[in-house]
Amino acid sequence: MNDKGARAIGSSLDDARLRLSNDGFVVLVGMCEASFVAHLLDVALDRSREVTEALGSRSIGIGSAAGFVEVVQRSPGRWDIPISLSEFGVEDQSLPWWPLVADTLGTDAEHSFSGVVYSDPGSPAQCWHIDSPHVTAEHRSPHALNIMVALHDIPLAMGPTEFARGSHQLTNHLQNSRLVSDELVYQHETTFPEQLVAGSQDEVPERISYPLTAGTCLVFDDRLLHRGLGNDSANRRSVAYFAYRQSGYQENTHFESQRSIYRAGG
Ligand SMILES: O=C(O)CCC(=O)C(=O)O
Repeated sequence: MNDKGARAIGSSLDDARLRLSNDGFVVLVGMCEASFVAHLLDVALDRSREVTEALGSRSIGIGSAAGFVEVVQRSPGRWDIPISLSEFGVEDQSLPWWPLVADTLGTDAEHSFSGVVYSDPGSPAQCWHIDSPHVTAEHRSPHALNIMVALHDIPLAMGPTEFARGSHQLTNHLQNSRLVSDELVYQHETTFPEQLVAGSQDEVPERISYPLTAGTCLVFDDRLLHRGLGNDSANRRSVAYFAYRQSGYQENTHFESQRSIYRAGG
């Protein structure tokens, strides 16, 4: 599968760029066509089944360091299963969001991670977090972007991703000594939108989430405060993700474990 099932950003690139810069995220409604979404979902379900079977009854803790190369439990009942671009059968430069990625991170932007995150029915909301910390004290354009693709309709009750609008401008621990990098990146109960503006005149960033139709993409700055909401529905909620970084940006807090589910003692 290549870009055949995708719609291009085209003339809305300027608008997407502006929203990304001001709000730290942009919602691209109906960005992927049904056949493309169905393909991503098929691959994601197959891979999830394989990984779950191989994991068997072994217990797995919460967080990147407590997981395996093939699966991380991001919060109770929320599973992150990496799937490479070739396993998905896609090429990054032909994906519909590539123009926005290249515009924001440079045409030499690198694919860093991709996969599926699914949350089980009844799983709770995550703690607020960012995906990687600011790298300079002065505000710069993003060093990394995430794209999340709704693999089916996701009503609010199913727990889409929630954002703190504009918080990418407030999560800079190199500028605000009240903030601790690890507490922002690793889900920590003291991290929430109000904390970012404590002791200042700044407004609390607005919490915002949207019901998503299948194929809608959420594109967000790695430094934006966000969290997956609780899944109060009776069904699994699945989103595919594709992450990109500026050429040369190396840090990896996403997959820290070297243990494999396919190795004895893993
Ligand atoms: O499940 C989601 O909507 C977001 C997941 C997420 O942000 C994470 O696990 O780091």
